[in-house]
Amino acid sequence: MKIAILGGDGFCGWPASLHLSDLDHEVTIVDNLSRRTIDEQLQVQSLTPIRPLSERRAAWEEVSGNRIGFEFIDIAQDYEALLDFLRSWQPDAVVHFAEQRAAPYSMKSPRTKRYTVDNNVNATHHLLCAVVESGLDIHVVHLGTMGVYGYGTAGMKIPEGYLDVEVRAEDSTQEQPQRIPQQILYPTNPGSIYHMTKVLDQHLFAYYAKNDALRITDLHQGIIWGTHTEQTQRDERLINRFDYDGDYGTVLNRFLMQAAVGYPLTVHGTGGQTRAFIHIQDMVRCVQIALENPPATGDRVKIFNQMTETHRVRDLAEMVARIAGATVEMVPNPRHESAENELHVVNQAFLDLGLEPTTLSEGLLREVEQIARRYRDRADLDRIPATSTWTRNQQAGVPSSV
Ligand code: NAD
Ligand code: USQ
Repeated sequence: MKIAILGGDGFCGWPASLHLSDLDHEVTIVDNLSRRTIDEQLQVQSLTPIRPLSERRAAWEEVSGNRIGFEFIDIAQDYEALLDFLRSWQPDAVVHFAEQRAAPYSMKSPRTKRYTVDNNVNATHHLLCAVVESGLDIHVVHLGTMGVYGYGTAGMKIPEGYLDVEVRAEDSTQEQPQRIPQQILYPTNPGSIYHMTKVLDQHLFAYYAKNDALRITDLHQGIIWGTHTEQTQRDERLINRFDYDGDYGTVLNRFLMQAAVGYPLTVHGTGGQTRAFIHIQDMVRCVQIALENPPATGDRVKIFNQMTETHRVRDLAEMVARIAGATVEMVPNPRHESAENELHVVNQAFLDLGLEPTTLSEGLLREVEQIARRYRDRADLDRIPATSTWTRNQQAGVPSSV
């Protein structure tokens, strides 16, 4: 297949590009390198020494013999460039990773709220509009989030996108009110401006699938952990990014890094939040499976829950502390979120299509040794606290012992 990877320089997009190129698909990355610019603005850097994209691509060609193309396009700002690219390169599929993906960054200031909405909603809408205008039959695969559902499930398992409901038609002409079965998009409950943009994306997808018969797959992904995939380990110049700072670092990778540098693990609040997780190696495999199993023309949006395990944050902290010998500290929660939640998720679609999950118990120690300890000298400990707050004037999450 010819596959365009929008956001292919990012944490998920880069290993996905390598994985698909390794399978001999023809891959072109489309990116505006905004993630690297945000690092400069925040004055932080990836724990791992990521190379410029040109060097990454040259290293991959040297190592694999396969070439990955690159187009510098801001897909939220430059619609014409995106359309020209689709028309001239004519991809069979587009994988859309190109959004501002950090919840804390999205809540940092009025500017970052507006940037996140403008960037993400326009990026997605421009892509859908350009696919229609191109006249090409392109399968769109989007990286969405488990966070569209919210995390309170009242004991039920979260289905893959659609909820079975029964509507009571009180005013029907029948004597007994009729019960009409329906499937609706699972009601959304986003917890940040970032997550809210993914809710808006969902409605754009539903509309374009219905109105223009676009073939769309939306992957409701949990929190990624890990750094390496089979391909990124082949040469240090191919290394993936590893965010640990208070805005972009996600919880488990932060804990792994904090353990490696001897910083108390920053559990927000009671640590009672339960979240869904997936290893980065499984993420690239899921993207491959989604590309190989597109919806048919005229189908509704195909939604997969892309996660393999759920864990409570304080349990994760205890697990990492036990493996790596770290201390755990409860810090004031900078976010507005439930103190405790249960989370049960259906993820049968990927398992049925052959996904064999990497479990935390197998991979955690390897990750601490190969990444967190190896690059700990590059860490700036001042950038660990999560200082973006959901409500004004709240104390940010700095451990009292630091
Ligand atoms: P990332 O920030 O590392 O990568 C995003 C890439 O998109 C960057 O290279 C950035 O430069 C590019 N980009 C952003 N806006 C763009 C624009 N307007 N035009 C062109 N390029 C643009 O993020 P990531 O962790 O790789 O996440 C990728 C996707 O997966 C996101 O949509 C995110 O919501 C989703 N996701 C990520 C996680 C996770 O744990 N990292 C979990 C669930 C879902
Ligand atoms: N948390 C801590 N301590 C920390 C960091 C986080 O206790 O040092 C807690 C947070 O309060 C939250 C949970 O851990 O309850 C998860 O936080 P996170 O930053 O790991 O994840 P989140 O903000 O939800 O965002 C990440 C990605 C996002 C993706 C989402 C998937 O950045 O792109 O959409 O995971 S999901 O969580 O399933 O919605």
